[in-house]
Amino acid sequence: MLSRRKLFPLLAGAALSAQAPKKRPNIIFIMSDDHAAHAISAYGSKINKTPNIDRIAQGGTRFANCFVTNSICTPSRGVILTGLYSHLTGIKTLNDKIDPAAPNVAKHLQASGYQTAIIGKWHLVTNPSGFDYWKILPGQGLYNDPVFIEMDGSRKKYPGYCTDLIGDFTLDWLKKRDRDKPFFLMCHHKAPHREWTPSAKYKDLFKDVEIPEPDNLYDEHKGRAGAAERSRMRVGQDNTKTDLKMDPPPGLEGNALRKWAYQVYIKDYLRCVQSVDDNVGRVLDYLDEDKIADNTIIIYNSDQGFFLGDHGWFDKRFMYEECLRTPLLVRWPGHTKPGTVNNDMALNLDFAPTFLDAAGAPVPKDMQGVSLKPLLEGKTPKNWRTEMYYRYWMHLGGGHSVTANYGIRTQRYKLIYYYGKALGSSGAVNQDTPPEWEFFDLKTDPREMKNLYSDPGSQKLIAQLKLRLAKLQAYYKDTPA
Ligand SMILES: [Ca+2]
Repeated sequence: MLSRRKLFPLLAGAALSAQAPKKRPNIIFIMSDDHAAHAISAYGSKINKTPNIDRIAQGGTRFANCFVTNSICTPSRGVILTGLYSHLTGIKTLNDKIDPAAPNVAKHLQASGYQTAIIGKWHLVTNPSGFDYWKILPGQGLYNDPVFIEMDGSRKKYPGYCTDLIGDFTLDWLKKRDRDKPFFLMCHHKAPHREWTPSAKYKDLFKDVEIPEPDNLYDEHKGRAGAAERSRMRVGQDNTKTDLKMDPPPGLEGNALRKWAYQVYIKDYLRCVQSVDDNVGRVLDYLDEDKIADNTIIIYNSDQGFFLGDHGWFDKRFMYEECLRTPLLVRWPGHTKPGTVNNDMALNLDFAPTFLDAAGAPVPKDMQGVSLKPLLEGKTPKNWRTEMYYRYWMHLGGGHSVTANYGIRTQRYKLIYYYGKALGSSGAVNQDTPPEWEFFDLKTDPREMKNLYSDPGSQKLIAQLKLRLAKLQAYYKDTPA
């Protein structure tokens, strides 16, 4: 006779098989590199149109407040794959590698019966693990005639433009996939990363157009922490000839140089975005042609945001809105209501748990993110987060001289602590500075131009936020500087 323990799973199995088996969704995660939300028309861009990325917003949910936990390429990729903060992945800077033996979301999905693939920019030093198929760029990769690393370790150069090639390889894989299994596909574009080389198709786009300037292009960072002024990411002054592909007109300096360089920079950046948008469209078209759109979750995201001349800058790394925020658009027919906007606070930390939850796979308890599935279905849990923790570590590896910082962002306020170390791009110049704080009221000052840290009326609130910051830091198992 069967024991009760043995009988129970049999009964459970019988009950399940009586229902029609629910088809698990395919998941396509398209990620670009450095694509700010304010260069996507679905996010209200004043400078370009992205008709294909917008299709995802029209058919699904646009997250208005998705943030990264560390605004830089390699660490962000580590967070997305593991659902852990950078201090736990160990991937704190561009020089850190992902441990191939450590768990990641692709491995978990693979174990639950998914076929998994990653195509494009990987940027985590060691080769991918947990993927049935991969084809990646070495490091940053090249815009034209790029080399890709194949699964057997060989390197092959492909003629053409990187964004279009990643689109080609993505479609090739989709066509050849095993149709008996659901799939998880990561399609990672290199664009629109610096040095912003457009394709031949778009080299003359915006040629005779003046792109509107952000209202704080000539920001002098008055009243802000010294970190802003110390950083080296000023449009014009800190752009290289490789960035601008030409020398500035002779005699141009100061704001006139910035004005000129902004047009050169932003046009190339937006031209690169246009190719990404085209290739998002190709994937969407394929889903329709193959009749799998109804059972496929398609996501558009960037590894973080970017300064598009905001505060006078290019690049990212700071906790300011333009690069803390990342675009997140998700279309999941039958789950997301077309054209919805979600204002809840989502993090890239949540992506791995979301993929697993959507696939019906267990979410490991040690993952620090939370599944966004209820938000996608318009049912935000009552206890959903109202504040987030951020930390930037790249001072350890140099680059743009951005001071180490961490902070808390609530729905209305932001408190940032700069803890006093910044290395120059060469990694050699150590600028030890006293720690500094910044405090912003995002409701009255959404552009973060007024640091209220010394404002007498804000002291009580700042003291409360410091306590909350310490609590968040402890909750996520990080330690103060
Ligand atoms: Ca990036």
